[in-house]
Amino acid sequence: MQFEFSPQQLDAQFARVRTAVLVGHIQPDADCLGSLTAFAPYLESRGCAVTLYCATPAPARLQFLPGVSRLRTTAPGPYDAVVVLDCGDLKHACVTPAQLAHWSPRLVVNIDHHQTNTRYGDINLVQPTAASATEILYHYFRALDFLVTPQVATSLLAGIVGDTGGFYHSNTSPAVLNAAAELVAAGASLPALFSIAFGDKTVPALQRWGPVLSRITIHPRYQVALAVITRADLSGLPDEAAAASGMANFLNTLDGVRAVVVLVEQADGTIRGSLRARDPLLDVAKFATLCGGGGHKLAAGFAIKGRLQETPQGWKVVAG
Ligand SMILES: [Mn+2]
Repeated sequence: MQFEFSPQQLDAQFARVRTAVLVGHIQPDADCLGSLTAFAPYLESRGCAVTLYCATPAPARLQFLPGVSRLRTTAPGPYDAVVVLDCGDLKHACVTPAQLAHWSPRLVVNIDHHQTNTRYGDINLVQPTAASATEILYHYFRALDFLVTPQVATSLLAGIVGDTGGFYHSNTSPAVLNAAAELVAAGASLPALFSIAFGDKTVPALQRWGPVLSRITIHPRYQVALAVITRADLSGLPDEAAAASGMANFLNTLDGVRAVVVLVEQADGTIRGSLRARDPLLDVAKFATLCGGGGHKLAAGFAIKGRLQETPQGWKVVAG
């Protein structure tokens, strides 16, 4: 893996940092949490006090990952360094210019693998070819001979399992599989991590899938499937966000189409769109960027204001 900024140069910068906040994105997933919990012990080994921060808490089903209990939803600051992990831009991290000014860091480091990354850091360790942010950290730690403990190996592998959908998505490169093998050798348990990719279903949530599945439409010209998940489809479930992402992930495995669009109505008056393509000629990140989001060529997402309404012409996004 080639870095724009050498691991040794970045390591030398961190040697002068005494306090740091590690920032992940809202609704943190396994790659986000794996990145934060793997990077914290590395910075601590350099004599730095570390705070782990996301604007929203970790979901219950990812609490088993090592170190996730350290995650906070407030970070008072100030900090010498802000290290943002697995975020294509600061909006995805929910870090406003005012928040950044309040933290008053000497150094902003951006470690990420999103194709649409805006290079917002003073130092940008951005690798769009990496399957996960933790794959970047794996190569970074290797370059520095940083000793990967079984806990750190588990965090790194969790991000790989999460962002490859359990080695199912097209980003599962030979390099990813080699990294995964090394992490298993370093003490991570692969079977214990498969729940990240496949263990997100509950009986009450599955029982709500019927109406959602019956409404799937396929655009006859473009061979793009559209699925919509409304507030009514999710109401009353204990963890609506987990139910929605479980449904969206399942719908994104649809066969016989070039791409899948899943629109999920959120409690906050927005609609989250999740885009997956099977056809390597497509680039769904471009479409997501047009809607104010971002992501990767074959997997991207966005959020827009509004709600879903059924019309005789099909589902429409209307002003909330
Ligand atoms: Mn990621």
